[in-house]
Amino acid sequence: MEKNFKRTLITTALPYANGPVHIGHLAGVYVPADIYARYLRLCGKDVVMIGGSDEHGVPITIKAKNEGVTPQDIVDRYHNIIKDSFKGLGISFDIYSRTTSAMHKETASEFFRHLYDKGEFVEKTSMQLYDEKANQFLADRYVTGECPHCHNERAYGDQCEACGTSLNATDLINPKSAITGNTPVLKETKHWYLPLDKWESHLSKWILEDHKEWKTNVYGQCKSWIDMGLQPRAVSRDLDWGVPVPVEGADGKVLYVWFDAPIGYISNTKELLPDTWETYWKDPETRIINFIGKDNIVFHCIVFPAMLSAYGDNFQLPDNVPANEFLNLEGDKISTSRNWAVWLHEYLVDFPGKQDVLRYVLTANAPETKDNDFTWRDFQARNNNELVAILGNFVNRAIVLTHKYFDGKVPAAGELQEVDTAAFAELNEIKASLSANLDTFHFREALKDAMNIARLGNKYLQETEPWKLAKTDMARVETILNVALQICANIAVAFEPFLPFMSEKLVKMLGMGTIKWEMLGSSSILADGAQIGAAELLFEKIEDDAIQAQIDRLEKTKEDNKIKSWTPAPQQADVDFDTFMKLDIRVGTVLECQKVPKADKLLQFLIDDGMEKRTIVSGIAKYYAPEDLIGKQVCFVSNFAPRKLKGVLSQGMILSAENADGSLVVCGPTGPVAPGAQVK
Ligand code: B3M
Ligand code: ZN
Repeated sequence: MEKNFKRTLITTALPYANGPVHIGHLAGVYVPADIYARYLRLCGKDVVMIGGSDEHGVPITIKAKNEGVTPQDIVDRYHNIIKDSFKGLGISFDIYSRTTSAMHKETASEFFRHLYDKGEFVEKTSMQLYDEKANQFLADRYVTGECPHCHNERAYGDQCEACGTSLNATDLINPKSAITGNTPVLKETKHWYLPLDKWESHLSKWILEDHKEWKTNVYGQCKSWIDMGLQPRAVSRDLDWGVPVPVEGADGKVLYVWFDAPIGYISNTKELLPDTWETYWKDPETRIINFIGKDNIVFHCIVFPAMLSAYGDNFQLPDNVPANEFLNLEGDKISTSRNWAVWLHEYLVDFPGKQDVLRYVLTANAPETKDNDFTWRDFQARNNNELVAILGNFVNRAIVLTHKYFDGKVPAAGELQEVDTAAFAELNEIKASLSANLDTFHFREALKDAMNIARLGNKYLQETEPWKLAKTDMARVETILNVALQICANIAVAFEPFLPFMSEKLVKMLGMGTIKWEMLGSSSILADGAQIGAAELLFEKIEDDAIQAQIDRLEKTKEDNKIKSWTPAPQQADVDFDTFMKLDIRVGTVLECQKVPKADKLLQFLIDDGMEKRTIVSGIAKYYAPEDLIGKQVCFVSNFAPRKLKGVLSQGMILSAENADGSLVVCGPTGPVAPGAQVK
């Protein structure tokens, strides 16, 4: 259903202020939303882009407790980091606010009260886990215990991270309070529920019939929720961090974070536009687009629309929810707790002035239809082979040649030949595809279209070879460079949504002034004779060492995680003394030790075993210099069947203990012992 829209309200998922944002957030939500907002603004459309931090919820309280600070301290810290880093990347929010603002507390509170007064909630009591020592109900995350499915003993009350099952805290075997370690008891508590079942047919028609054009991943998830049948959802919690439930007898209860967070979109619009915010939410001629990640689909397509419908008062539902899938990092799921991420605020420090490179790579690899992977090698390759070699190279050639032949003045177009008009025809085809892709949220394809303008430019210069004509046909060179410069100007327009820093630089270099989307495709953006600036490089090569430093950092994270999550191996089945004695373990003295040629893991020992000298090969070369072991006493299994390792016959096995990081430490007696002594 095409409607005529007067304005567009773009919302972006509010990131939790319990950590900085990483490339997964950016690729999933903020970069695509920013591309879309910038595109609409260039088209001269009325658009506002709303952002903000989500500052409530249990994880924030847990983090605060662990650090011995208040939840407010935590959200103040991360809100500022997040806000600054978004700004650094050029994410063009019209407002970036937060859910601890006075405006939000008031708005969310009023919203709840309005539904309450209209009788839109169902009150229910249920039994929940309660910590008698801490005198409080335990949010699911505050309970740990054994998973009833896989028997992992460290499952959380909302999810078992070992097998991925979502749980209720009351499902856990042997539950413990994460606050006191106490065994919690069940206690009755009252909460307010939004009866989603009441809105089921309304939502079903709205999504499944009226929005068949939504992305298949979004539509499919909604359909499966609706097909399963919608259930009432609790919208309050027993917690001391959040917006208090604004009714009598609700002491110690706050709005559930997923109830208040989406209202944050409204509060932030109100804060931005105190007088006109209602037209952005209630006028049917406003189009609302929610940019989110796939884990937020149900809240944006089912719960929040049910809340808005229950509120009434003409609140509009979103026109589209172009949710993305997930971005992985070097083949592994991005994880804040495992520090497996590229953090935006760190990127901005490590790669100053390279905001557009990240924006480019995240868009080129956007997880639009399936999960995708970010790798540092791909980041480097895309910068060097695409941004530098295709885009930067074309613009640079056009501007350098203009300075060389025409003192930096745009030469007159003169009479166009077929190759010139063909270039503009192709440019206009690209424009049509680019606009269509942007209109339908296909940002990866749109970026390819934009790159095709640079490819077109390179091909054009390659075909026309103005440098060869400079001696013979200066009139033709004028035309060619005019065309090439017009293509550069088109690039400045086409890339503004994607690479705004580069675009701004190019606009200045070409002296273009204000740019508009309608300029795209034009063969006369730059006036004849206009002076252009000196050629500045738009992109520079990223060298191996910068990339290696990032890869090393991730390797170190992996090692750190291994150590953090290390637990001793489970004990083997019991053995009796006779079985033990079958292993003939002895002490020997190292007489000689050297590396085994062509085997980087192996050391070759000559051991005095009390009777003779024997050779043993051991895989510990990574952890010892051979000379450090000469003269030391080591324990070895003397009756380990001889075997050949890299051509050397090894007569026994030296015992080592394995550390959490996999490194090995050789075992020996703590005092001098006669070589050949048995270990029992
Ligand atoms: N803070 C969840 C998330 O970051 C959440 C989004 C709220 S949008 C209203 O995944
Ligand atoms: Zn499990």
